[in-house]
Amino acid sequence: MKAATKSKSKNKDLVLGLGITGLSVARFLRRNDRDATFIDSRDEPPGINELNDVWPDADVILGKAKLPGDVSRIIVSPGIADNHELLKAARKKKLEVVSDIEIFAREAVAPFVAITGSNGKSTVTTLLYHMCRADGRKVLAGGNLGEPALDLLNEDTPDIYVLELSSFQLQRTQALPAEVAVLLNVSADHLDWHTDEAEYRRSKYRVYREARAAVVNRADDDAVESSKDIKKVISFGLDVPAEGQFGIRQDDGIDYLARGEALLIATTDLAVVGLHNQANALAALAAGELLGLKMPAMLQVLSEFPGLSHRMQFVARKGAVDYINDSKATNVAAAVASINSITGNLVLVAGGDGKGGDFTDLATALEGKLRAAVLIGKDAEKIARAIDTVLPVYFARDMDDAVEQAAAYAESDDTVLLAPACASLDQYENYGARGDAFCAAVEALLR
Ligand code: UMA
Ligand code: ADP
Repeated sequence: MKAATKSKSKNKDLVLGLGITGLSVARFLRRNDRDATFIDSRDEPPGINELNDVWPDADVILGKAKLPGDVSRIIVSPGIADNHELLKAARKKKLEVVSDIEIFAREAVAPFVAITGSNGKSTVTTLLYHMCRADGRKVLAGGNLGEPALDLLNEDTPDIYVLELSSFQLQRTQALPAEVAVLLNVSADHLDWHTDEAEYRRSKYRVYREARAAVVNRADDDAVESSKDIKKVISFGLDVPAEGQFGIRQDDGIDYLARGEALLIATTDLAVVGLHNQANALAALAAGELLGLKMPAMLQVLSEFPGLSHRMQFVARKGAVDYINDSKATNVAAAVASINSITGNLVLVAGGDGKGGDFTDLATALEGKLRAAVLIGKDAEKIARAIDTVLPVYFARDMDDAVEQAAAYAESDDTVLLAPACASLDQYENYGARGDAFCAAVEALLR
């Protein structure tokens, strides 16, 4: 790597962050013959070696850095919060600060669907991707899930892109002309990144601003209000749907996903479990309709899609106890959804980094159904203070200890559920590693 130089270049970008996003930005800028400086506060950012292959002799500054004088635009990775010193300095100088998603939206020549929400984004993104394929469309999916957005531009142009977007990405996106914008739900999250909950919420509703069509959760008044000027809107919800809406209808004691009066598929024929996944399936159907996908193709996908790993993933049954891995429940609302989708008593394994959130709602969801909770990670004591009025709470050293203790507290026909209500980053590389640790600990019990 060569040290950052002071050579003046009119259109030079500053790329802030050398993780997955930073690398995809590097590949994009290289393809487009742009000049750039890369900065990351970490001494060994994850993308540093690959950058060497993508961009030999790139200008790189690691650790503490000042704003270079020769850049005209800053492309910021989503993990970097707005109070970062370089961003403050950039705003003072009125430099353009954008996300990779802003650049994607400017460059993409095929239409794209933008999917956001506090929970269910990955599930709905994946469902819609499979629905598009089942309908015979050429489709690419990515963004906050899987392939970073700018890498998608390096593949053959599809009929449609399906993008999962986080609040971080949305906050720094000025114009997002999505063919269809989907907002699944909004509950408090990421309060360690956003200035406050209001800012987090605004970043989510922002997905509708330039959209051509919208999928709206009709239980969310703010979503209905934010999408009111969009010409084509289809709503979804878990109540009985009016004509043109998606919802749940009962017939002969059986619940069905329904469009208006038409019964589409019995909820027991969905391959995924839980009310929250019924909501996700309805949202995906609404988005599919706005894209003109055929209903039979979409319903076939719903009957087959088993859900993603680490989301309500059945691990094993041992001694009449089910073990379920919902490591992706990284906030309170997600954990509450998974708790509500379990019938019978449960032993909850939770904890990690609570991202500044409040755990009160967890206590309400657990009332009457919890045998015990075993807590791990940074915010274990904070969670204990919120829920120990409802149930016995125990602390564990690590995941192995937590699973061993949970197995001891569980009784016949109980479920041991990993639904942490927290991010994993205080203990693991990511939620996947945490879920794998849970599965390994359960496997060890079986031996
Ligand atoms: N970081 C530093 N110094 C820097 C740059 C980053 O300390 O100079 C830290 C950040 O504070 C953060 C970590 O490095 O803790 C990663 O940040 P990043 O912006 O480099 O992340 P990427 O590797 O580019 O991954 C990001 C998303 N991560 C985040 O938004 C934190 C990935 O989503 C996404 O898949 C990827 O871009 C491609 O789009 C992950 C995620 O956790 C799955 N997302 C959050 C969520 O789903 O809740 C929003
Ligand atoms: P995201 O990508 O938004 O994190 P996922 O589809 O990966 O969403 O699901 C993450 C977790 O959120 C799941 O494991 C489940 O606990 C919860 N969840 C999923 N869909 C919903 C929903 N519609 N409402 C509330 N919680 C949900």
